[in-house]
Amino acid sequence: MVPASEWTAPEGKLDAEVVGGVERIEEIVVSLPFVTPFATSAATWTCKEALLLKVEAEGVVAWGECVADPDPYYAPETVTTVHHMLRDFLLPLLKPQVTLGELARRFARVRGHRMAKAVVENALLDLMAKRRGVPLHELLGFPRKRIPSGISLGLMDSPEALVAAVAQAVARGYHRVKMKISPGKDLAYVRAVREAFPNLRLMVDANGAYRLEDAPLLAELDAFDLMMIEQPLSYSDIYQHSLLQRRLATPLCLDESILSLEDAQAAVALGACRVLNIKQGRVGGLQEAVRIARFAAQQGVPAWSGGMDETGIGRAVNIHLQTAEGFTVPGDTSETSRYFHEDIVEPPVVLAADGFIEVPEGPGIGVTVLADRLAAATIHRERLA
Ligand code: OSB
Ligand code: MG
Repeated sequence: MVPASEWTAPEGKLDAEVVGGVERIEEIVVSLPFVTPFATSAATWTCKEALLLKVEAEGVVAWGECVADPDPYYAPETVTTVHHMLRDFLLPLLKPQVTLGELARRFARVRGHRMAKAVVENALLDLMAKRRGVPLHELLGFPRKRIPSGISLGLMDSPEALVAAVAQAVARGYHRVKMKISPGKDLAYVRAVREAFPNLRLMVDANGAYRLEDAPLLAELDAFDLMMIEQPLSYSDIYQHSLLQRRLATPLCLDESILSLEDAQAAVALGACRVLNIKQGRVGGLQEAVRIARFAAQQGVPAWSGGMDETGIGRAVNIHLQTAEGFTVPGDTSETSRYFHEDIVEPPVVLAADGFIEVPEGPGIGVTVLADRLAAATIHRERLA
């Protein structure tokens, strides 16, 4: 096997695709209330605010959803910084007849702002797939498969409340349960869940709330047979995670710290994690996400798709992505009703009795944006190109 430090991604097969005929690009910011607030160590969100891109080209309407929050509490980008980058730097690079590969090279001059880049790529890939009349997963080069669903439960007020939420998730058929932890809401909560569900595939996510000095406390989690501990240390750290991993039996998984294939290679080579959370928006788009997943597959590192509580647009993208080679662990894509009373797309994501999700079959992302629901959720609208 090629060592992680020397692995290089093969040429992207979509690089030669021409992005032609784009007539109009509109930014639409929506706000959708959550069924219940989502609490993490980093922030509590009561609604999903998301910037959407609507791209119109020769009779085809394509969509992208940006994963940036309105605040910088999960990641540095916000809805407002994304708006600024799209309007002033990224969309002006989208010249007629540019290829996807050339656009990626132009985007690379802009440092960071990967969530802003990802939403453009997402919308353009939806456009290309719709033009060809194929589902997004087929454009990416992967066959259909059913996607095992996992759930991410927010911080709760008591271990009892958490155990009740886990019981609901188990009854629904989720293949893996993730629970958020934060200092003071960790050992007792994990113990309560593990005692109630001895065989559950269970993991925790700290969203960067601990420090290396907390290693003895985190080592106590080894007693609970967790699949992994996600992002215990700082959102920007890789090295200290490598020191922590040596002191734990439980595998670490990195989320916030992995922004690119290079970061994933560094983390694996340093032993900073034994599992990868891949969020396509966080790493700059679907093509980079596929590269990371392929790297993970070739290194024998389990990987899974994270989520950002997306509306049906981003949720569909995450489902298509999970057909790619390398996604070996159930991810954070849950059914729509767990997030929203009413989404802006149809059909909603629903779990089959066995806890799997079907990949939408239609062209592109395969879901339809409903004009009336979109209008009701819209808080800002602006033509950008
Ligand atoms: O850390 O994975 C995370 C949601 C928003 C921001 C960060 C995270 C999450 C989740 C929920 O854990 C994932 C989902 O259900 O979409
Ligand atoms: Mg996470």
